[in-house]
Amino acid sequence: MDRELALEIVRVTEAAALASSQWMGRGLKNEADDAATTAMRSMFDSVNMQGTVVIGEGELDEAPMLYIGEELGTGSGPEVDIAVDPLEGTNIVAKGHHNAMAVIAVGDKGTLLHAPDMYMEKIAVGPEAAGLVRLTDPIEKTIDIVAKMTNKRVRDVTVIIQERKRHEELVERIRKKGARVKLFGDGDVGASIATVMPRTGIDLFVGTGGAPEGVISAAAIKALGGDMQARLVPMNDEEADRCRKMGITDLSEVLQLDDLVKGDDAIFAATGVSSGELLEGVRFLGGDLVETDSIVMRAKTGTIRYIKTHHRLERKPHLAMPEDQ
Ligand code: VTB
Repeated sequence: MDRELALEIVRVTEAAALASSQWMGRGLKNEADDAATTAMRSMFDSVNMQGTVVIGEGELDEAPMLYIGEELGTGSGPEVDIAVDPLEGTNIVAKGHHNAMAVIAVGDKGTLLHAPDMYMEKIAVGPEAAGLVRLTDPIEKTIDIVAKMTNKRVRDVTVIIQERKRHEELVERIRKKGARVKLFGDGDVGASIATVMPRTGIDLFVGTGGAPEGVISAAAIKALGGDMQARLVPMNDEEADRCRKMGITDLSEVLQLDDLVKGDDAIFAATGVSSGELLEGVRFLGGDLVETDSIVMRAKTGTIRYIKTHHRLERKPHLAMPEDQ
């Protein structure tokens, strides 16, 4: 993969964040998502690559753009798999909550798992505990391992988990074990990556969320030397069939980080829409000046870039909200 691609991809997440942030707090999640998707799609046209969407907005018959199988880019340059979540946290933006981002993962052709849109059970840790935790271990054992490897007391270990009914028992057990629990409402890409980012104080991510989000997070976790395991959770026969079609015949199979993102290269890019564990959200600074914060990382080199950008919306009218809204 060309390294220039990393910086090109950030322009794409910036465009999606700028467009969707203008829908913040308006109670209209579909409009926020459409704005992000449209902006992301059109920016991809200028990127030098032969990309194929492997995780997108849906199948061809479900999504008008960024559908699975869609080809992106100028048609010259590296052949790559693209996984997109133009707006990770549509509800977040609609309600004006924390933690929404525009995210993309890119891998060499054939390296990103083609995860269907269903639930996935996940565990993620930072580099200290990489290779030592197991999705199938009891949470109490995992917390002990993480405490030992991070040189923390159990009471100082912080576990981040999505606030959902399905996690109530798990949360209870983590509290009983004595670790700290950080609940979040939506957006498990940011939450899981927080385990591998320096200085977040978050040690362990567990819980069941979206499978597409799992693969996208895995690109960042690989880039930063953390570890992740996952297992698809089909809720009915139709979902189980979709897993089999993807080649996963043993539905209880625990997917390793290398199954989610194969090989040693991948790019992850994100731009904050509203502030969260990873990034600050889009700031409207007066006039047409808008500031964004993005992060881009590459697995091959482990380089992380934090990019702060000033945009002039008047010169990017295609990213502005229609005046009559
Ligand atoms: C998950 C999670 C996402 O939505 O898909 C979640 O991975 C949906 O969970 O990050 P529920 O079905 O319980 O609402 C997000 O939080 C945001 O897209």
